[in-house]
Amino acid sequence: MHHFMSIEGIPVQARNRALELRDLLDHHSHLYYVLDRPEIEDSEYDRLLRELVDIETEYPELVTQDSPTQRVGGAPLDAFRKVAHVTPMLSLGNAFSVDEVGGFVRRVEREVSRVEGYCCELKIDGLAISLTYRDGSLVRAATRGNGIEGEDVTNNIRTIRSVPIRLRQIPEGIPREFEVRGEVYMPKSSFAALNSRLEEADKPTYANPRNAAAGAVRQLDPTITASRGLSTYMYHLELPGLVRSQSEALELMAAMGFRVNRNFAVVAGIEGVEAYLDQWRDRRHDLDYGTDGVVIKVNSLTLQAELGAVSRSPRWAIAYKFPPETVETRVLDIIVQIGRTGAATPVANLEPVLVAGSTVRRCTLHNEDEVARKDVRIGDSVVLHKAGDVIPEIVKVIVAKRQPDSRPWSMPEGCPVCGTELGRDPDSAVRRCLNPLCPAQRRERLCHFASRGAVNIEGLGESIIDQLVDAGLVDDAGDLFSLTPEQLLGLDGFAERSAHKLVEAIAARRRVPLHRFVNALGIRQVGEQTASDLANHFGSLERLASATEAELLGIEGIGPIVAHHVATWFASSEGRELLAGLRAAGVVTEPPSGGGEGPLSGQSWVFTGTLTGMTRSQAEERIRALGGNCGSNVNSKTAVVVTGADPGGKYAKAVRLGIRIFDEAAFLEELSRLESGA
Ligand code: 1X8
Repeated sequence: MHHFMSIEGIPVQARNRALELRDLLDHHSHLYYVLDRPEIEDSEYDRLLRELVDIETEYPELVTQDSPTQRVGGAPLDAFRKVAHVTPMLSLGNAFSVDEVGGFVRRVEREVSRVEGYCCELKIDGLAISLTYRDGSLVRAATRGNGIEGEDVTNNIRTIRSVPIRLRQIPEGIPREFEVRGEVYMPKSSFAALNSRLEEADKPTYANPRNAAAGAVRQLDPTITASRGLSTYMYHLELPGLVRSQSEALELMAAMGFRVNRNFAVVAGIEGVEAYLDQWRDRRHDLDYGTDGVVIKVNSLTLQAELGAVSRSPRWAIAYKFPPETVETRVLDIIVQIGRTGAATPVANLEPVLVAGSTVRRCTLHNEDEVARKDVRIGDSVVLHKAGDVIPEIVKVIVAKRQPDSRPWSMPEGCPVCGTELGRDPDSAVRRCLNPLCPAQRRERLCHFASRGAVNIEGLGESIIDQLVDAGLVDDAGDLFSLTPEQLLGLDGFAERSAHKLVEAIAARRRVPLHRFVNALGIRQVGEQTASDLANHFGSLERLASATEAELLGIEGIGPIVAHHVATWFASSEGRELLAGLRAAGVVTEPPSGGGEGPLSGQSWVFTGTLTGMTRSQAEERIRALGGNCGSNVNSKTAVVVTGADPGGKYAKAVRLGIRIFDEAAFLEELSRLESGA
């Protein structure tokens, strides 16, 4: 039989069959993963895929980047490359009530007349991504990051089946290069499956599908991402000129092969928007993906351009957040937890329930007065919700379902761990175990000492601390520094390498920045911010330790209660012993670098509100590295106030005093300018 050979020595038949198979596989993949409407059996799809793999194995020259056999490729990375977004990925303003949506509609219609329609879309609870296509092929996928700069996660996003690697033709022709944006999410079904797999492997589970999706996208090994069952909905086309409205953009993206959520509607006026919200308020729970709200956009792109954006949010769109979901569950038990300062907190163990996207098993009851006020009893059926959609909270007891033999709950007389009497704080509802040697308090203090915001000992988590305390190897923080690899080898889960690694990680923290050290001490009411204020003011541990209560009171931002706790702690025998132990272990504090040399020396910066791209302590560390100080209060000596989301009263004060104000984007720009030495 005669074969026609192409120039590279590949039979024409093989080449043609490969092209045909790719088209077939792309077609069926699109039907299955994008349209949720498969037309062939999985086994038939697998057979076609195997045929293509065989051809490509025989003729490797035929393999192309956009072949369906190449989704899961790419070697594991060490880190993700940073990529700058061509245009910033904005965040949306929020509306927490229908009234606030009304306010948005009125503002829009005051600014631009003739708003023909609003495009309403479900807000997907996942993470935002940006996809760049060149000549019809996916060339880059990036996370949102801080909106200005994200991470290159191309090899991971390629593994998601609903993300087209090659686009479908459209009558207008696929533009040479453009970007689409949307959401990667984990379907509720994949989430449940993943968590039960993790649980079986005795690995930590994810709190909700959004965290699980973010975790999957940030895997350095694409094969792991591929195994997590992620999906996508794309909702934004960064391509002016090709369409006139958001709804046309959605249709065009669907035609190009993207997965687009079909539950959008173009409606007129606030009445239309309200009808859409009413329609989805309950129905959203029946979907296989989490939605935490509705995004309302001015449909016309011309009007969108006229409205523009302020700071980091478009003025033509708003995100309506659904009110928190409530569910019913049962209180199986009420236990008492002892915190690092001895505070005894009643906690309800619950029959596990799914609320607002995650499974809740326990819920704090805060203190005994709160238990009495709600009259929560063991065995009660209760209504549960998530405050701010995050923190589980018992709203009320369903008294009608109460067992006749139930009894009001009361706080035990003694500490459940050491038996010492629980004393009640004057002027507060808190009861405390008054025994500073209580093992529960020791454990919590050690966990706090090692935690990220404090001394930050890598690899020293709660379960290892439990083992160290139980084995009698560690009583307080100073003891950590004399641990040997041999001692660790006797514990669960330690091998030669891991034991050495932990001892090295502890030793690496013998030098600690003063503000971290002060936070790590676990003084009541002293957290990261107060610890920084104290470190900046005193500059050394010795000066702080010898400060009088009056001297402490004179510091901006330190009130009488905190001043009292700080002075009492340094005077107490427990405090003195802890410090002596740490000193004997060779732990030394480094003075705050702020006030040192740098472009910001002599400047005091104040933060208010929540930053999205980094934590506040990361931001403060960068200011200090540039020689600046970080204060907690705005006064006439403040150089700059940086405002994150939901800024507090400090913002108003800064405006009143005429102090320079940076939003997060301006802050990031200033940081990179200063850090590059420009
Ligand atoms: C975020 C989201 C948007 C949409 C859906 N889900 C989200 N999480 C949508 O427009 N359909 S828009 C958006 C943003 O602009 N930050």
